[in-house]
Amino acid sequence: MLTVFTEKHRLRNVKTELSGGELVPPFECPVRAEHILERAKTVELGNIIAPQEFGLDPIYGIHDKGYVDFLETCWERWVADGNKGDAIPYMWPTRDLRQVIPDHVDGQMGYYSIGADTSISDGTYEAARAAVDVALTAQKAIADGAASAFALCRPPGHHASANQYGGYCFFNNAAIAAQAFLNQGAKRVSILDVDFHHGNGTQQIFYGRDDVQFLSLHGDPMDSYPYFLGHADEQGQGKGGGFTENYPMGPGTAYDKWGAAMDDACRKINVYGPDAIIVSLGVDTFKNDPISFFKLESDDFKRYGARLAQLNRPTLFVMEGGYAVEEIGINAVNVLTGFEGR
Ligand code: SP5
Ligand code: ZN
Repeated sequence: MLTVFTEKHRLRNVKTELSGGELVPPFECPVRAEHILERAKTVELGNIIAPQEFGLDPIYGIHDKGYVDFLETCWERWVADGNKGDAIPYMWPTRDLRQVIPDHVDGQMGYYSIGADTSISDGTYEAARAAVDVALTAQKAIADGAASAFALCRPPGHHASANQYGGYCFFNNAAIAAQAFLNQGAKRVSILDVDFHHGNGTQQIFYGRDDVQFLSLHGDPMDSYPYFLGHADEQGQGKGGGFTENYPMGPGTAYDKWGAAMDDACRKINVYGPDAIIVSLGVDTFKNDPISFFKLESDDFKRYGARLAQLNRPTLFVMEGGYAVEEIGINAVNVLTGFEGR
């Protein structure tokens, strides 16, 4: 399987994450991508190529221009305002406030974010742009005839909605790739999100649409991030009704239950009959993940990779989360080698 990767991911290198009431080194760190790349080489997954540049148009197909402009200028405005540390929001337009976009960068950070877990610094925007190019280059390989491809994206994307960042995500790489398939003639695309966390951004982007089916297996939002989306009764709206499927599962969920949800999701994908499948591949379902509560073993990643291959459709893997960095390479690449039947 082809892997698309760029060293530009290293430009995303913030010092801080607000966690447990402290500023800690971020869980989403550069070594994650390096370990995945090394494992892909070790198992001889296939060619590794750098991305082409696709520019901003595919991003504007999913994200608001005001949001993109904000991400491009946030860090320089934050520094110009006299701040020394990473850019972290602290005020949001929540229920009892108005949704008016302020002029000040502090206010705009609140308007354009979902939480305070995702610091911004120099290079974040450029790395996020490069991650989109990684996804689109892998998508193009499939459009050109490859049966599958691996977009080793960093930063990840599935928490980013049309106009909000958070959960370590800025541009929704998987959603942008899905739109590319549609623009090139696909009638239907399924996005299967297996990251531990609910893919709130992807769900929001396609919630009212019938040309993208979104299915997510994740920690129950009653107990886990992102807390405010991902319940089982969220099934789409308008003509998107019935094209969103959520499988929230509780603490301690292991492969017996998780694999059954995966089987059910695969059945629904087959009923939908997509021209392409995008797997939002987070491996934070692993038993040793530091911020998650599922109990998948390393071999389980191989098992569900093989299950995905049975769908027998063009499949784009887009890297999302996974924070047990020592095992992240084995777990992510196990999905891909499992898919290849080895
Ligand atoms: C792409 C992805 O997997 N994003 C996940 C974002 C989760 N961010 C919140 C993590 C909270 C960690 N700190 C909790 C400390 C509780 N004591
Ligand atoms: Zn996650």
